[in-house]
Amino acid sequence: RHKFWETQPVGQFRDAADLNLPDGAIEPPTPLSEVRADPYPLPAAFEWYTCDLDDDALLADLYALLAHNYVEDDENMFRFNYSPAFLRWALRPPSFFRVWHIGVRAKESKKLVAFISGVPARIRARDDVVRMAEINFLCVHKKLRSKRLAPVLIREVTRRVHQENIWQAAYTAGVVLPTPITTCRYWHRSLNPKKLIDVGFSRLGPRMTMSRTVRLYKLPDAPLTPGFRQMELRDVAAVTRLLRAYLAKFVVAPDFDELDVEHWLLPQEDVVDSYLVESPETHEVTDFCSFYTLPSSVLNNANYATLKAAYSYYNVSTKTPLQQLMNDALIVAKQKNYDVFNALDVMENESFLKELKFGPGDGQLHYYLYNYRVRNGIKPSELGLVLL
Ligand code: NHW
Ligand code: EN5
Repeated sequence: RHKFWETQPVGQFRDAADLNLPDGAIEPPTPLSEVRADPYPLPAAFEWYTCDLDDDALLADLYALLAHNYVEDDENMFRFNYSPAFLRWALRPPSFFRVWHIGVRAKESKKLVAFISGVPARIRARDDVVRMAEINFLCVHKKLRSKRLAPVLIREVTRRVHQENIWQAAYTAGVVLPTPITTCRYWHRSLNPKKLIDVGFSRLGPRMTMSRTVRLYKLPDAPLTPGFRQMELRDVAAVTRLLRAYLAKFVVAPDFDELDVEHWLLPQEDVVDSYLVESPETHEVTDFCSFYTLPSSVLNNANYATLKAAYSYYNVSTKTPLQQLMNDALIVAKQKNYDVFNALDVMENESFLKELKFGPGDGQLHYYLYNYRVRNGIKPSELGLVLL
């Protein structure tokens, strides 16, 4: 049934019930000298193209490939529209490898027709901190679908990851593959209900009018928690301490150091937003919340072209109740003109979703590890990892 995935070191559906298989690597590393030295062959009309994200023209091509061909919802009403600045941020974390930004071009026209990427990360599973690649932005142009190009892209990124002596990877997908470590649900909090209903993202509830709906989702004009402010460069050490202590509670989570926090959490306009609570008395940083910006194109709507969505990222509460902290996150997102605030049921998010009027979406997100078994899988609440 899975001609490609059956050949890969991932949990196979047939082994799911076998409780004797140990946690950890499914197959051992091979000597670097045995890693295939040359790229996998592509159909004759295409060539590999290592992408340079410093190059504005390449970035514009990558942006366009994804804007027209990347992930859509199940009814093809919306398509993710990652911005160029977001792509640069997502693909160039500390110690990134340029050769993991892998394009496929048509030889003749030089048009970019497919892409896959990896970035390095340290991810902890139980007490094992593992160097991994986070794989994302796998995309094949709509006109080239179902020709088995995706397995070639996946094998090629795997080869280039192996060349850096890295043997594990983490990735998410909306489709079921062998075998998720956990399956999360998307939840959505309307900030601009009228627009969401107009574009078909949400519906007027039964026995609800538009004005009652608008009132239901109303939020205060400014955050309520004293000491709530934007994160700054001087906060990196304090935020790293908070986040490391918090992520230690989860079974699978990234192992962030200060360089990672500076990259992934320092605010960048329309890319990532981070706020913290600095105690007005002690000036101690006690709480932290963040979200990233991922608009979606609205397909086939006469009134609107894009939906501005915030996605909950990493949040830590030690003094301010998590629900109050996230309410302030909703308030600043509303101030900044986002239409919707999305969150997964990971970490402790279940504790605020219903109370803050998030509703369950129709999409799921499956989390995977490559060449790493986590026996029986984990619950979404045991997962401390958010991929972009
Ligand atoms: S998930 C988003 C993926 N992208 C999209 O959905 C965009 C729209 N769709 C497309 O562009 C986030 C195409 O439909 C794609 C498939 C390219 C998805 N992951 O070429 P064929 C990520 O980027 C398998 C993995 O004919 P296609 C994470 C499928 O099961 N595999 O299909 C990416 C089948 O294999 P099977 C996927 O529709 C993680 C084969 O591809 C998949 O023209 C990648 C069919 O290929 C998906 N999302 O192109 C894995 N979708 O065995 C990383 C389909 O079932 C692994 N397939 O026959 C780790 C690597 C690094 C390891 C390092 C140690
Ligand atoms: C890798 N980084 O399906 C990502 N989104 O629920 C790749 N639904 O937006 C994998 N269908 O439920 C991504 N509105 C997998 C997700 C792909 C995109 C996707 C879902 C997530 C989504 C919306 C729109 C549905 C449109 C029709 C949805 C309901 C919102 C409503 C608001 C009010 C309270 C109840 C819920």
